[in-house]
Amino acid sequence: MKVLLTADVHMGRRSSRIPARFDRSRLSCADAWRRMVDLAVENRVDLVAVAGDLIDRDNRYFEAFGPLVRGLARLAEAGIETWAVAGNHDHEVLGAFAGSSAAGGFRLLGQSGRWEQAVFHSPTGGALQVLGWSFPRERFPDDPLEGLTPSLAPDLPTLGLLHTDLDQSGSPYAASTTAGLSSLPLDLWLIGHAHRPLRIDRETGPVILNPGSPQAMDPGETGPHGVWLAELLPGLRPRMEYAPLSTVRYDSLTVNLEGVETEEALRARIISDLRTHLARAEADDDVLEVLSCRLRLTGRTRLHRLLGAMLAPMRQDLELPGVRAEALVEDLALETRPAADLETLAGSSGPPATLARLLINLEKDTLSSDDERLIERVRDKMAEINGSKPYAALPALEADPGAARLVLLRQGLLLLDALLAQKEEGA
Ligand SMILES: [Mn+2]
Repeated sequence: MKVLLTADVHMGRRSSRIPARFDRSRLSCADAWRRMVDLAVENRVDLVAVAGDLIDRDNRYFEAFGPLVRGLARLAEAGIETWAVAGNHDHEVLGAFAGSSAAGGFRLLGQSGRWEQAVFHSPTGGALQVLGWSFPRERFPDDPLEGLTPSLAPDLPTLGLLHTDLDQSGSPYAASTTAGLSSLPLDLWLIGHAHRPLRIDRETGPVILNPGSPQAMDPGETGPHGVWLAELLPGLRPRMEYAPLSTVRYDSLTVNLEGVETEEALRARIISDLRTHLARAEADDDVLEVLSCRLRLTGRTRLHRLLGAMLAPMRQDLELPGVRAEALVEDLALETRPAADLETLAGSSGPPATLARLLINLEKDTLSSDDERLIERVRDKMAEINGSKPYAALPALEADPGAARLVLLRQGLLLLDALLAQKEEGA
């Protein structure tokens, strides 16, 4: 029994923050669904299983409808059925769709938030027990596993389908727990909701798989994205295989600028790191077209204070063609340090020394009561900015002590750099 496992397809959406020159249709989640259907047919799976949020939202239904119906028809032609549960995004629309004549080969399990159990029989003779629960409305603040005591046939492999905010107690999105899922005698739980892939495969208990969104949709959805092909046989642990499917991969990449002293060296270091990362990503993913990177620049460099100005005009050049895919820089975070040695500075006297001591404390998180008061004042200022009218249109700052410490550290490093530059000029 071969099953293609997916969740959070979010048809109607597409990968965001990709430059306009890329083909929009290749970035859409509907196109990922089309590729998924191809994959299911090529691999002759018996069933496609979907753990919720197949469609992005009710108002995206018209955009999603055509590709959904075409995909289901292709699957049905190949003798493949699609069984799904609804998530918080498609709780309404999927129920309506399942009851329509367009839904050939499509089955929605566990409607109205009631667990449903059914046996899937493949045309090739295998059987699979499937247990599923669908969102009854957008929010469901309880654990959907509560009170679930399924009576399962012990001689059939069993697959569970659930859209759930796993291990997030207090979440309004049907939070269940790893412990709860593990305690039930299933072979495999296919879950959805978090778009980040997760696989828990211990020696005993069910395998828990969140395949993640098949098409990565925003820079927060880092790493490879795709679907899984599973083979489920009675009495055996599921055999699972990952298949990449996303044309876009978002990544966060740290570039160490230690020892970089010139603009040329800066450009060379970034390009070399990007190129290495792109080559690796292409090697394990043959679907990839765009590698969108958030760069974190770290390390101690004499360029520290100049980086902002140097990088602004450089950004367009940081688009690299690979063999099939292209790497680009979506965002840059400057976390470098000035070349000065804090410990040596801290031992001397004067404003740079005082500042250096503060920075050491901030970095090591060994704060004096003075330092703590200073962080408190920064935090108050940040809260003040959040509450002030001129900044109302901007996203709010995270005004907690941790964020305030980071702001103080970054600004302190810049200030130290400026103080030292003044000293050099004065000397
Ligand atoms: Mn969801």
